[in-house]
Amino acid sequence: MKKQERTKMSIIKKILSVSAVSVLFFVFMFSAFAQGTEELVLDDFEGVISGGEHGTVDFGSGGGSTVEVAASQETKQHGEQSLEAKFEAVAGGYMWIARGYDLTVKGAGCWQVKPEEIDFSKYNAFSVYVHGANTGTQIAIDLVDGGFEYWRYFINDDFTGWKEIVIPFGDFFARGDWQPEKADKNGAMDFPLKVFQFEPRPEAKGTLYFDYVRLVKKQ
Ligand SMILES: [Ca+2]
Ligand SMILES: [Ca+2]
Repeated sequence: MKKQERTKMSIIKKILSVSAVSVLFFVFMFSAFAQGTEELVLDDFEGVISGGEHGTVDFGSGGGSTVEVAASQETKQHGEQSLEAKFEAVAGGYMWIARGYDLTVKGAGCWQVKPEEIDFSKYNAFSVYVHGANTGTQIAIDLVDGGFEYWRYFINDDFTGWKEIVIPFGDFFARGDWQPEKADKNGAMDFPLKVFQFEPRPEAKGTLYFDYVRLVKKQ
């Protein structure tokens, strides 16, 4: 091979190797993007899970329903523990199990990141792992927006074991049955969201577990 040809070959090899790296880079970037890696952990229910005025969960009930919460180390999806809710929902009763900000129980404001520090434009769905027992229980999942307006979505406990529930923000509806007096009932989901809460609906009795609450970008 002449010297000139060798030089040509080495240039071609260089171009090919640089191209290969670029292609790999773009494939990597594209797959990272396509898989929707945008996600943010809001709550993993690690640490102390307690009730009462100085507790870490804002929960309660009325109309004869009852609910108690605890940390479960046996049944968990992520980390060391999950949020366990033992409940009895009777006809006409109600309950709530909430974590977030500006609630009566200030200690429930213990997300891994504060609402005002979240760029909500990066996400379009709420994700939570629920441990079902196939009881048929209807479970309301609520989000509270920046104007204290309550938004709701229903799921059914029609599965056994852990299941990731992903709910696009747009699938929540403004609650018509109840809103707090201070709510700005404008029918628009105003960011930042400040609270998420769960409510097993009547009539039902059992134990549910919740874990690994995230904001995600659903494709
Ligand atoms: Ca956990
Ligand atoms: Ca609103």
